[in-house]
Amino acid sequence: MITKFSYGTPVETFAVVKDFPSAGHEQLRHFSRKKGTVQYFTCMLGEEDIVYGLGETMRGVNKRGGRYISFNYDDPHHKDDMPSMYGAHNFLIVDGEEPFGAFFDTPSKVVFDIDSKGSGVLSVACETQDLRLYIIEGETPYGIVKQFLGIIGRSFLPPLWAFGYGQSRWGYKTERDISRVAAKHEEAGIPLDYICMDIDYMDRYIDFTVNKRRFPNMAGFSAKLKGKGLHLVPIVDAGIKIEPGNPVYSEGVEKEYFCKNHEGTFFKAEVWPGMTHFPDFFQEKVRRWFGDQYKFYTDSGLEGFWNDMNEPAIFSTEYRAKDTKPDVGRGDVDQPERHIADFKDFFHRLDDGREKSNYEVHNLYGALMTRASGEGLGRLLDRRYLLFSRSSYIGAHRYGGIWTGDNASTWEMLRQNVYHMPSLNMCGFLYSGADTGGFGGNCDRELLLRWLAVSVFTPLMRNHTAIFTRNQECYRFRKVEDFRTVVSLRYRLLPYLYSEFMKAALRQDMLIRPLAFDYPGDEKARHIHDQLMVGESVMIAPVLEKGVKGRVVYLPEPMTEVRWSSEGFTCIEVGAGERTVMAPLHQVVFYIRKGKLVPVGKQVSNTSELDLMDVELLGTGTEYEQYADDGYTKDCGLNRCVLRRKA
Ligand code: MIG
Repeated sequence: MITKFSYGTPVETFAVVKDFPSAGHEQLRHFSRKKGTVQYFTCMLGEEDIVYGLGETMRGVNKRGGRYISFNYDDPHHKDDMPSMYGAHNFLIVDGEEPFGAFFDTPSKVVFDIDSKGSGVLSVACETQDLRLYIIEGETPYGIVKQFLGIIGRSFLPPLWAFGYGQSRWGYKTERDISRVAAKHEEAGIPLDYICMDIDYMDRYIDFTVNKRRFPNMAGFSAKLKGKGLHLVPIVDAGIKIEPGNPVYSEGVEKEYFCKNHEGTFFKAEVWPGMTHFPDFFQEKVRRWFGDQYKFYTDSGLEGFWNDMNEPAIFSTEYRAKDTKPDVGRGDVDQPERHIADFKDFFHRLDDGREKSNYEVHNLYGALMTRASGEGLGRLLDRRYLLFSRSSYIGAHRYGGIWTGDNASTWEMLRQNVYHMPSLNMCGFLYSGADTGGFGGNCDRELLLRWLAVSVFTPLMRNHTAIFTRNQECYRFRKVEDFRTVVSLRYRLLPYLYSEFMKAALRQDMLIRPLAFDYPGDEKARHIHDQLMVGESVMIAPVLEKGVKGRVVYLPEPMTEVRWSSEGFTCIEVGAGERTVMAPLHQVVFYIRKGKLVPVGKQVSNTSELDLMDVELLGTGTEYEQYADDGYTKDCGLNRCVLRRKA
């Protein structure tokens, strides 16, 4: 049961696609509400209650005991207690005696205090009088999530190649750099589907340009790589460089498509290209115009993109020098005024005629950029596109995926990657993943192998790292055959992973879940958050600690233990309960549920060679419902593309 409450005059967020009548305020019984400068909602948690949700937030799968601030922000120093990340996913589920979900639908700042003081109080402070609140009642947390996914619309469907392995590094500059990455993977026998181009492919970091010296013929280069089954994925930043002669700039100024400041002139913010203007994505016509700009890339045969800096990230403004760079989002301190001033200083014209400062509607900016590019690519291409964004809000999941930004090469960030996945799935972001190997800092061999073994199971599997960090392409490390083994598992599992992703997306369900969602009533499963369910058949229990050769795994029921190594798959049947499992670095262990099957394909060097139908079946089940298609058709549906396989 879903009940909607409306307060004030809410800003259209496009998160919920279903229409609901608003209930009377007196009907709100899960929270008590106080109205002041903020709308303040509180409730008491039971001693044993778990709180799920909140998408891209730090800490664990159980959000209890922390404070989280929805205020999209670029802080490249990830810590496990930082309150704000790049996305705002204001949906939580209280798993108590009477479980319920709550979605606080507002693009303004929201502070969630989930019993951080240990007094049992859950409080939500919304910094606006205008919001919608959806309360969802159901029997179980999983049932509540499914109801929620049902009202926010179907997740973005990427093409098959987007499920391949991707290599990226901030610092690849030229066609030669990229060709070398491709050649080295080929030489090492490591499958690869795409290579990302970070900001250095552009002419002085200007969107919708290519540095002609570095890439003399982008269309030719892209075609050459496609011939080998490889895709190029360029980055696109939010700000448009102020430069007469830049046609996107000139047109944007002439048509007044950029955000203005309090003086009524275009707001200027320094980002990578120097001083830029920000497109006002809140206007339909601006979104259309911005989306159309991707033609510059699609004309060169490019079909995949990552959108960055769209919180938006700002280095300095006309009024704030760079050296006063704000330090926000740390500990219990909220964003200092100096930085907030940037967001209060530029304005959006909403399609309902209102004008709002960015500060008031902040959390929608990146999501609307994703929508603009997703809709643009939808018009430009006759096949599915790849798109993932850094900043997001629920609703953006219908147009693209997300990656979790500038993590670091640490074991804690690997664990955060594992915790993020189910929480993101609860908020609709099925196509997501972290920078495999870590963005900041130096990755070592052990961490990369363990991280790859996790990323094998996340829809976005991309190795990415920052400039000036140690090289972390697989081929840089000793005994490259171990990396080949781990990455190859991804490709062997693609018939399953692709099938499960598409089924989950088309049915508006989760792909990656906490154990508790599949084993309700199992008290132990409820408290295990470093093991995950992936699709209907698989459970993973990855090694997330340095220097260990195995771990303790909890099995809620008897399962097939699958050990993958360079020799292939070995399966043994194991009983329910706790089990210590050895998993050396060059092997990956995962589990198949009792009575379930996993189709595995042939070894390939990228998805262009993959036959989703040519599979063998692992596991003890008798039947598997497999989704398969050509990997790019827009016209896909369960009724057309699902077939039943018998063991
Ligand atoms: O200020 O484009 O999160 O993935 O490599 C840093 C350079 C800008 C941040 C992204 C990261 C990317 C980097 N960008």
